[in-house]
Amino acid sequence: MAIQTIKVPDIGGAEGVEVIEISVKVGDVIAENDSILVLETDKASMEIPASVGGKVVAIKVNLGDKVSEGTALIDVEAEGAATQAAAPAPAASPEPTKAAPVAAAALTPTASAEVTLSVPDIGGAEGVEVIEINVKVGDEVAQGDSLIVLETDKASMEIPAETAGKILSIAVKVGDKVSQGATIAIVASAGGASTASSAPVSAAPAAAPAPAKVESAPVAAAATSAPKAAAVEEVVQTGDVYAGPAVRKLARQLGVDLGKVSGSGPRSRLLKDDVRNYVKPIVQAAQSGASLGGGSGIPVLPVIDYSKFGEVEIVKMSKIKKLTADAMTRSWLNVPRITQFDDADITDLEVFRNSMKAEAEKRGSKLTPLPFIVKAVAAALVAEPSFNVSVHQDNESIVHKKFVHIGIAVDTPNGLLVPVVRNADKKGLFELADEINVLAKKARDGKLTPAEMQGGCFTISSLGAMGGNGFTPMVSAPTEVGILGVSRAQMKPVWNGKEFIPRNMLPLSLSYDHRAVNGADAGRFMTYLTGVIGDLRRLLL
Ligand code: CAO
Repeated sequence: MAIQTIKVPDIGGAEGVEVIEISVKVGDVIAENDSILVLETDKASMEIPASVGGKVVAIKVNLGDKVSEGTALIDVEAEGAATQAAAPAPAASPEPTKAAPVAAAALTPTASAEVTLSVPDIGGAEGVEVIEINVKVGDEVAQGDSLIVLETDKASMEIPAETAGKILSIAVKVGDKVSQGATIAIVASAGGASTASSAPVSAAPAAAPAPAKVESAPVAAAATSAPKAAAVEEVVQTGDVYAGPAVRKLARQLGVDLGKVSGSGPRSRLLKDDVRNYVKPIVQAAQSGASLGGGSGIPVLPVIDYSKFGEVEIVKMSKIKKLTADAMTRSWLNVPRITQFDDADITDLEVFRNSMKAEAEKRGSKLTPLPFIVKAVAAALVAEPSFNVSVHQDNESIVHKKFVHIGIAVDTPNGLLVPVVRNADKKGLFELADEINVLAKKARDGKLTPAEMQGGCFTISSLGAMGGNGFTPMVSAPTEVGILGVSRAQMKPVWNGKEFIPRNMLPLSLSYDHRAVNGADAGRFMTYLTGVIGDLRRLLL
């Protein structure tokens, strides 16, 4: 069996054309006309078909190589006696030729500034299906913007606008079969008739030169043979990737593997937006550090166009909301979180609190259940220090804290802020109540300093005023390992061994970082906490 070398065929005189895909590997058995690789100029991609079938024994080019007519591409152990004397034209059928360059949507000037954009020379192909319309009436298109996509059984072609302007009407619809000269759209062009008449390859259909036969047409590298006019962009299907040259170029510039991108165009064709939408969340996550969970390869979320489902308004997140979103994502991805639930009996606490209300008001304090909870949590952190720690950044050590600073989650118009009450274990109830009120007001007024939000050992997130039976708060990583969610207290029947009695029960949810805290530690912490909240005298022990 003879070894035959398949070379770059006539590609319309183009020189130094880049190899962007190699579709075969050594050992593959290929048939004549199978695509062996894809070349790309800045305006068109071309599949190079095998001129002879057989077994691939050597590949002589690499991705990124620049090739010209006659460059050896692969060696094939050919089955037949065919020679490589005449390489056939590449597979894509409606190729432009030197003699009949593919023009952009050809222009026919009409009255005043209206210009008719029609199907240019598409290599003699007749009745080619319109598979996509990329513009709508009223759109402003720039020269070179894709108007429609046509598809034969072998290739798809984007037809770009030869002139910029506003689309006044569209003459085709998806599924129509068109040939050279068919009107695509009418645009109101600032350049108008003069633009049309000066366009180098624009011609009314009747005046277009007769295209060469497709079978004998060399690969036309529309880019190289067509004068300045924008070329028809061929969309090539290779492997699982179905995309045009502009999309492929964008993907290469961004380092995107198109095989990983889902196409949203007709027949899953890849559009530039698909590439952008693929890249955007990855870049955003990298910038925020949000999905850098140790290179865990978290799949990105798809981008959804909600306007498809109804009217929407897009409002930018405040800076605080964005920071919170990043912090929450970091916590979610890095902290193995467990949440334990329990109810604290605050019947007696409420009796005491109500008895103190008048005195509190007299000294200008607002005594809600929260300062009591802060006091109890501070005592729990001292009694059960397993919660008063941080996981060291070496991931091998634990930082034990000898101070008790407690963060209070505050809901503000701009988002969630967590000011810190320092040395909460050493402060009295009124002092705690006043400090919480001052910090909460500063948070709502946007007057907290960074220092007032740093150094917390543990956070309390109280939704008691809003309602709910329980929730699973997020641990504020990396500085803290625990957070207490406080929900709305309500009267419940509690069994005392003899009978059900009405008690005021406060639902608590304790989330913790299971890297630092064990379930048994959490159980002890919660039992201590509910015990103190249930009977404040325990604080004296
Ligand atoms: N059960 C029943 N009633 C409760 C309660 C509870 N757990 N907690 C508070 N209340 C009552 C208070 O007693 C007060 O009623 P009175 O005026 O009759 O005494 C009323 O609810 C309003 O309280 P408040 O909200 O003004 O004060 P607070 O001390 O409970 O909370 C603050 C202060 C700053 C924590 C709160 O205003 C806030 O911003 N909470 C939101 C926290 C948040 O968004 N957490 C979610 C973070 S995401 O994890």
